[in-house]
Amino acid sequence: MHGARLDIFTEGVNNQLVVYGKAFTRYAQMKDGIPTDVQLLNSILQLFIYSYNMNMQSKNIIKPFVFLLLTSAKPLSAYSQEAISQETVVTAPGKKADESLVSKRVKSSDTASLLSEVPGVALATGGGVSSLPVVRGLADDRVQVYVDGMCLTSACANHMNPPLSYIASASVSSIGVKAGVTPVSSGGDNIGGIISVTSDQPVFAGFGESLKESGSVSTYYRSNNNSSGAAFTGIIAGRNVSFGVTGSTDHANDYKDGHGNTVTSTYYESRNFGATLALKGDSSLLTLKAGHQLIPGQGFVNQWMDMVENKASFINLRYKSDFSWGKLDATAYWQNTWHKMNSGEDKVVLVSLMPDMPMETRGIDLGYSLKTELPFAEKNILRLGNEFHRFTLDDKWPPVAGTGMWPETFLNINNGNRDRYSVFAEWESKWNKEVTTVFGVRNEQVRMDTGDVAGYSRTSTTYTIPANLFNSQPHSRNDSNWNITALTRFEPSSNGSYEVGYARKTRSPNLYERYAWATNWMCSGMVNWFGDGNGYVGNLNLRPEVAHTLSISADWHDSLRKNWELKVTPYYTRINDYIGVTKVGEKIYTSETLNILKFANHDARIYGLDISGKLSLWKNSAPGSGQLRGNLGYVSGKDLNTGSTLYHIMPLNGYLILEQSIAGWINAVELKIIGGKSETDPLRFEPTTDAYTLLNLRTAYQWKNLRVDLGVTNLFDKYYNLPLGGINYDNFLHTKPNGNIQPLAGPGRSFTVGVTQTF
Ligand SMILES: [Cu+2]
Repeated sequence: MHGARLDIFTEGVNNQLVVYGKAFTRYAQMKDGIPTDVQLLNSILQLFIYSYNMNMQSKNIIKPFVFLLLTSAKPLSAYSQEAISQETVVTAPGKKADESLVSKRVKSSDTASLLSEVPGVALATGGGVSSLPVVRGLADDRVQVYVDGMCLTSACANHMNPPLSYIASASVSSIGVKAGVTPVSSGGDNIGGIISVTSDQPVFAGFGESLKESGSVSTYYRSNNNSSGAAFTGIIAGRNVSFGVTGSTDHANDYKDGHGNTVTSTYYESRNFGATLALKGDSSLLTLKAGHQLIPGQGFVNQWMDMVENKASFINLRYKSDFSWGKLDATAYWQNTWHKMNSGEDKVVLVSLMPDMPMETRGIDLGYSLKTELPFAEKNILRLGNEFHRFTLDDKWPPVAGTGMWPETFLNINNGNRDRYSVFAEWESKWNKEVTTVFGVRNEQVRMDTGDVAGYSRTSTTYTIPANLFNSQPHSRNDSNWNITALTRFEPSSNGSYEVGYARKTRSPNLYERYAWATNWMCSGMVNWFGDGNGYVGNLNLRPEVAHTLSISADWHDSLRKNWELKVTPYYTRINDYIGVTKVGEKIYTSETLNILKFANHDARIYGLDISGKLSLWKNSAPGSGQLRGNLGYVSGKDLNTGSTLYHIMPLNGYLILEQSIAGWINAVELKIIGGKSETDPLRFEPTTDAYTLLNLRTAYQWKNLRVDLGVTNLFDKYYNLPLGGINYDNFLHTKPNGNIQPLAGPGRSFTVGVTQTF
């Protein structure tokens, strides 16, 4: 299954994890065939230093990339050709979509929801296709997300367009999470974990085939919110050239909770188009992907504002190759987002409270990554990498005649930029049959800056006092962030393995955490990606947050991992300079108060336990085969300065799935059990929520290339509040606002149907 694998060595969650596992097998087999070319190693090291210096001095990001491509064009050995076919660099022709991904897509259009059964992963509610992943208590920007190797950034003061919202769930071919102690080669600038998503990979004609044509069409419907959508893929390919197109459209009305009440501002509409051109050499692959997304509207029930337009375009060029000296993986990408928010269709009716308040944001991500794997001295691999990522952001709010938001444009973030220059080295060594170690060091230079700001009025002291204070201080910030990972894996037998890991990981503040400057209620209330209704103010003096994580993992299973599996992972994280909040003001309504909170460095600790397992119940008998899967997650987080619980900590939760496969049918009963949330963050007035259990049923039938999915989610139409849903802001605004703030209710019962035809 694609999904829940946190183990860095053994599990095939995403390509990179597969690479780890297979690399060892290969080196073990090729004891005498590994070239240890010291000169080449040396020249590559120099290249990294050269390209790093180039970036730091002239910000020229293209030259070293081209240089490496040209210098690395060396003849291939038979050994590397064999290696590349093993490592799914070129996807097997005609590969059918992963079963568990298809059944999840029928339930939700939110790409992040594909991770819903992964132990330790929870989702904080955003829009219908924009929820925010939380990994072991660390959310949003604390988790690094790569979409086809692209490092994308939320370009919005509400994080309405998080990285996973840019890839339609229908286009996902694999998604994986590495939580906690992650190898430095897999990414930096996070303290929570790394999520990697890959879209459909290019397919080529096989032996004896001159031309390959394939594709798929799919559609679905969900009754609760009348949500429907369709997706298609089409590929035409020769032996060495492949061209593919993909498109999808998703639409939903507001959903109804278990009491049958409409939960407003939960509608969405999203359209995605993409094209892929790929060229395959004997052991190399060049892939050019480009795409465009349009979201004409997406409601945010736990925010003041809604997304009223989001347009994004991207270009992504990737080159992977095997050489006699090792492997190269190079990516260069660009994404441009135009984002508008305002009161959406459900909030406009509350016109006296929610006047027209347009906000326009332009965000551009630009970057490259160069990674090599160099085998040496038999069972060792050295990984070297150099990455660059630049995010630029303009967040401006046009004036509205006849209101207080007049006469000038409000400059929230003016020409903000955040550049990261990273280098890493990682050494993986297999000492003997039982023991493997990984040791890695990564440095990231983070440079941030922004221009001067101004409010709607250049004379009103509401704006001039905080703006002048902000403008009088230097805005440029340089962080030098060190990440270190040390891991040991011990596999005494084919029935179990144990892993101990330590990581020091660092994340620099995002642009809003440092540069959001407005201190009045209305403007600070627009800066909020927490869905809690409070206002947030940036802090120029913020330091990067540094997490020290220790985790131990035990994995017991039968020798083929077919009959049973049990994995237990306790973890502990101490975060120095955790970016928490201090109260700097408040807004008093009739019966409720909301806070104005300023970001501040605190200390925090998180500990928890993830358990997952599976058990084969019956096999190859009259009722086919049956399997029980489950997981359990516990996490506790505390702000050591305030002594209170961290915000958005998931209560005790678990999944139980009983699945039967028989003659083309897959039938399942799913039980989702969520404990009550009693410990909440008092500074943010986080609501408590009750425990609940949801029952889902689903069945799928595969007949040749046609697959039909039928299901029902929340069978008993249970009413429940989402522990990480924040507040129902729409309802509060509707009370004008004299009422009470309530938590957000989740969706009631929904019947689902999906049809997929591949050809
Ligand atoms: Cu927004």
